[in-house]
Amino acid sequence: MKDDKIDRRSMLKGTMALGAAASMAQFAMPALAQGETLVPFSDMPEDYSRGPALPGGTHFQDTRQISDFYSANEDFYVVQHYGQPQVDVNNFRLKVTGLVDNEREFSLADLQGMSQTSIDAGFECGGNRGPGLFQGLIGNANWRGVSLKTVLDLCGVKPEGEEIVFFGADVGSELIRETDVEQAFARSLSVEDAMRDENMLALEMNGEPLPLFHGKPLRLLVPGYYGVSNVKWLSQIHVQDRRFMSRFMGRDYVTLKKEVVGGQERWVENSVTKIQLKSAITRVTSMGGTHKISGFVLNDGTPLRSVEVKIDNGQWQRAELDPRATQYSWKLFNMDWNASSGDHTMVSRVTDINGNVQVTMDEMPEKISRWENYAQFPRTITI
Ligand SMILES: Nc1nc2c(c(=O)[nH]1)N[C@H]1C(S)=C(S)[C@@H](COP(=O)(O)O)O[C@H]1N2
Ligand SMILES: [Mo]
Repeated sequence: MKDDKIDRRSMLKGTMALGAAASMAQFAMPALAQGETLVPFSDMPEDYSRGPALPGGTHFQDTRQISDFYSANEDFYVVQHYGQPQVDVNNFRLKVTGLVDNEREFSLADLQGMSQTSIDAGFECGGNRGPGLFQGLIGNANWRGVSLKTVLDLCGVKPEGEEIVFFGADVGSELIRETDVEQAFARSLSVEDAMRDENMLALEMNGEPLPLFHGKPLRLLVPGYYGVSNVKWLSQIHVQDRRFMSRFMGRDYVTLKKEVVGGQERWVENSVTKIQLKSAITRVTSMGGTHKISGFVLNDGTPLRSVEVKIDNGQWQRAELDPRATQYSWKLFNMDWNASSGDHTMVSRVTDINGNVQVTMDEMPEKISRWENYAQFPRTITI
């Protein structure tokens, strides 16, 4: 990850200008080539639409509309658990506190004046799923900002610092043991995880200042992690000598599944962190008698070996990966299909370079909780 300076930036802006025009039209109708039509899935209501993002609300993408590598900022999904805070951008300060050599405050101008980096990163909500949501809590964007490590090194994390806490400006009321407690949205990382080169304090999304719903003016970006890690409206970074606990690190976004622990079967709870290996089919189009199946892959950044599609009881067939994919972006895929008329079932699976294969629903570990739904997601369609 390098400072990409003017060239790539102006290039990106050019693409975004075109992309913005295309995505306006796409809002009503997906970007299709001339003569190409969208084929409805029989498992999904044809008029499926959850509307645009509203202050404090959740916005789901209609994943049939995904045709661009970058999600337009207004299409990118939105989750805001404590509503929409209004941050005064002019008086904004990012505070860095706790076990550091120098506690510091950074204004937006301070951060903008530092060396900028950019990265493509796609992510999904840890609660994203096929049934009902059709994988709509998902998006992919180019992010630009300051390396988190640079800011931490400027402040100097003390050797006794173990955990770094990221607080948002949004506050909610939590009922804990019959008491209402006001808490800010917060997540944490170990010092080691926080120091990864790719972590960013993002100021821009797809060449624009961060939009209101996506954390204006500053958010944490932890590429390869589920969306919940990417703290929006970031206002404070605090270094402490012990594990941080909060709703979003300890009570919520916690997967409960059965695992064998040293030979003993146990129910294990873990906080949602790295994105599990996952693919899904989101779109089928038809043009001049041939069909095209498309979808996405997300994972923690481990390189992939293959994405395959199976139709009905046929063989697994290799799909083609979008060459624009980068380590932490989503990876879109396509496969041409010679469809016969009738009812069909289709499913995708991804395999990474280490030979890990995306599991079927039946192969998923026994799991209680709605988080981390990475099983293969079969779709049905009538041609
Ligand atoms: N401050 C703050 N950050 C937050 C959240 C939030 O409610 N408040 N939601 C988290 C969750 S659960 C997700 S999935 C992502 C969604 O990011 P997006 O709305 O930009 O897509 O933001 C994360 N960061
Ligand atoms: Mo989420």
